[in-house]
Amino acid sequence: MAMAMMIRNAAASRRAMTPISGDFGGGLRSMSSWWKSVEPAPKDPILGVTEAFLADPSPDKVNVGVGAYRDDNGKPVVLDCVREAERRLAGSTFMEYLPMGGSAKMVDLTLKLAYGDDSEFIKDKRIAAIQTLSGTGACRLFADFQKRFCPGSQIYIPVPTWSNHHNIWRDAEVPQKTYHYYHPETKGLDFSALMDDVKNAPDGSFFLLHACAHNPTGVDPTEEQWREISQLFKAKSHFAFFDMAYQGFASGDPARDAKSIRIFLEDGHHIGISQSYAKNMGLYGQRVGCLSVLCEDAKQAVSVKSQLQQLARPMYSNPPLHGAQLVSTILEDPELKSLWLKEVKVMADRIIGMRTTLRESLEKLGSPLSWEHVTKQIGMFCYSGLTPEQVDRLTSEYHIYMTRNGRISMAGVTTGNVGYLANAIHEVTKSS
Ligand code: PLA
Repeated sequence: MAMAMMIRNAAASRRAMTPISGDFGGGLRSMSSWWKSVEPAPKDPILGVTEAFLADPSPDKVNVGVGAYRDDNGKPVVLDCVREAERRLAGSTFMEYLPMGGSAKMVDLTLKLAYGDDSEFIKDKRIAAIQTLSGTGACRLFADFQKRFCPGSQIYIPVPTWSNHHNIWRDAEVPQKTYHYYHPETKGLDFSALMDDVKNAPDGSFFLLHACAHNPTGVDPTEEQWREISQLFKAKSHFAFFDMAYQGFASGDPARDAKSIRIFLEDGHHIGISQSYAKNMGLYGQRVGCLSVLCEDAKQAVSVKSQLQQLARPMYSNPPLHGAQLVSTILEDPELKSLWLKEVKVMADRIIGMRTTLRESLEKLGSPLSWEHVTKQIGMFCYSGLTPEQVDRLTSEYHIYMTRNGRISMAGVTTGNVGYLANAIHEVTKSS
């Protein structure tokens, strides 16, 4: 042991004095060129917009890029239920590691939101679930799980989708296929093309579904359409993985927004779900979420959970504590939970109100285009139909920041900026 250390130390001091070369198969390189071949990564299409917004000194600037809720003064919101939970937790000296699967209490309370308070699957312990690093972490862990246990499988992803879905399944090395979702002409759901793609996919395929408030389009299937999708999935033995990042943001009621999931459960599917508290509890930076997989029986659930933990262990070992404590404090207290439900509704309603104002403002300006979709779409986003060039003009001429696919985060629209935004949109679209 001591000898090995001496040899290592000697080697280290030699390295410090003489420029070391490494052989990478293509000849010798000096130490200074270890990362020579590393090119700058392309900017993230969503978080890159926030970076550009922050760098803009203009007092007029508006950020409708990232889906982060703002109050009507454009300020980030800490929900009252969260403030109260913080107050109750203040002084807590519990700083221990959570288990690999995170807080069991938080996970149990979270499953009820998705599967229902009285879910038989929860009672029968058929759900393998662990706390994750918010919704992104849940998706990534599932993708890694899919790769490990169904190595030859692919994932079908809607067109369009949250841009990070592509990165997640790419980095998990799961090949991606796409399915039709949005119809640009009608600015609605391309239901028949979606059903064709579901039908034509090989039996037993994995599909990624947005449970509600589809990002970026704000277009969801109707309840009846969900039933048809579920039936077809059944006939094809497909696996449905639901990403539910906006539970409560579609209708203002988390239970109603879980309808798609409940339909699949009624039909006997064994599904997977990613849940996130970033948006509906405003816990963006706390990174608290949950991945669950409904299994055949309790025994299988134990195995699947142990494997999910095994995936988490070398990645981040165990998830962060504080956000999980906040969620548990809120959801286990009936009073705090009902305060939360009220606050979710307030956020959803403010967004719905801004949709109406934005549409009316554009119509009052005499826009020759139809803006009906602004009020028809639901959730945090409006898929405006603006072209990348029009978005570029909004940014360069009006300091309005949004993703180049024309997605407007309605959560960033306020009474104070909606007129400015409508006017700018009118200016860049009136001649089209
Ligand atoms: N799934 C979907 C569909 C999302 O839109 C987002 C976040 C997530 C998962 C992940 O959220 P979480 O990890 O924070 O829980 N989408 C945001 C932010 C709000 C982002 O891109 O990360 C968006 O602006 O699209």
